[in-house]
Amino acid sequence: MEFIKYEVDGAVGTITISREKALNALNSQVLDELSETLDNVDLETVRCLILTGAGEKSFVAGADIGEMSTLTKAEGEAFGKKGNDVFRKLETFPIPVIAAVNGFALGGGCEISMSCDIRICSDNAIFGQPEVGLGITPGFGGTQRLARLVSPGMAKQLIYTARNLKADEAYRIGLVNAVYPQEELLGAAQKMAAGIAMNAPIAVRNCKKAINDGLQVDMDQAIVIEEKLFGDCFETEDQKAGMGNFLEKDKEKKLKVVPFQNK
Ligand code: DAK
Repeated sequence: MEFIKYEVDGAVGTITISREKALNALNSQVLDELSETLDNVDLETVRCLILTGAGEKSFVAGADIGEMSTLTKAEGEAFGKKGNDVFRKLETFPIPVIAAVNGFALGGGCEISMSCDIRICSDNAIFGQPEVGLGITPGFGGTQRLARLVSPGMAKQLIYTARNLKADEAYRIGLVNAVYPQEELLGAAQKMAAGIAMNAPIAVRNCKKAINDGLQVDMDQAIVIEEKLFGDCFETEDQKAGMGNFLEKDKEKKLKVVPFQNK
């Protein structure tokens, strides 16, 4: 892989988009390599992913403007599909993905962070959807995910004005969960990921699915989705060991990682 670095430490995998010369902009090759990396994550052992960008300046400065500038309508559509497929793969990935946003997250960069479950950022992070200034609409889910994550009014303001947001403002509107000094960001992401990885993996996966799927339907249907995924946890090693440890009052065991079972 030329532009994607993937490292595993225990139960946490870190994917780094590594095209620093172009501020980690997403060209077709980056999208292909990212997709292949996700396909190859060992879901038997890895329980949480971190997505970040190489260097201290940029997470992802958007889709590659150079590559896009010469696209025909058909090629533009194909490029859009490639991006959307990878972003959906991240969004629906069975395990949680934390975006550690370490600088610019513009256009496709903001959009890829919004495809992750959780966003935390460095104090120099800048978020924005500058597409209308480039003569296009946000095309990797920005119009949809920003409106769902913040509010329709705020999303419309940010998208129509193409104004960039600093880290503290992104925090204030709920786009990111926390802001850290640059040098502490990755450590904070790793700590959060390790904490998630300590919990019962089937339950964590089912929580992600319940939240994601439930948000697409009305409350009556959403509750049914939750019931099914709740029921699905029973008779698993996770549930037996998790509750067993509590009932045995074994504090040591309670903190132990319960082995993952594919059932
Ligand atoms: N694409 C390609 N190269 C980029 C880039 C990008 N998005 N952003 C930066 N670079 C490159 C620069 O060209 C420069 O390359 P060299 O000149 O050194 O070869 C290098 O990275 C360093 O950038 P700067 O010299 O500009 O660095 P500065 O610190 O001065 O400025 C900046 C940093 C992030 C403010 C600036 O680079 C900038 O404004 N970049 C563009 C940000 C942007 O507008 N991003 C949104 C792109 S639009 C679609 C689906 C999705 C999309 C499109 C279509 N379909 C459904 C079809 C998504 C669109 C977008 O993401």
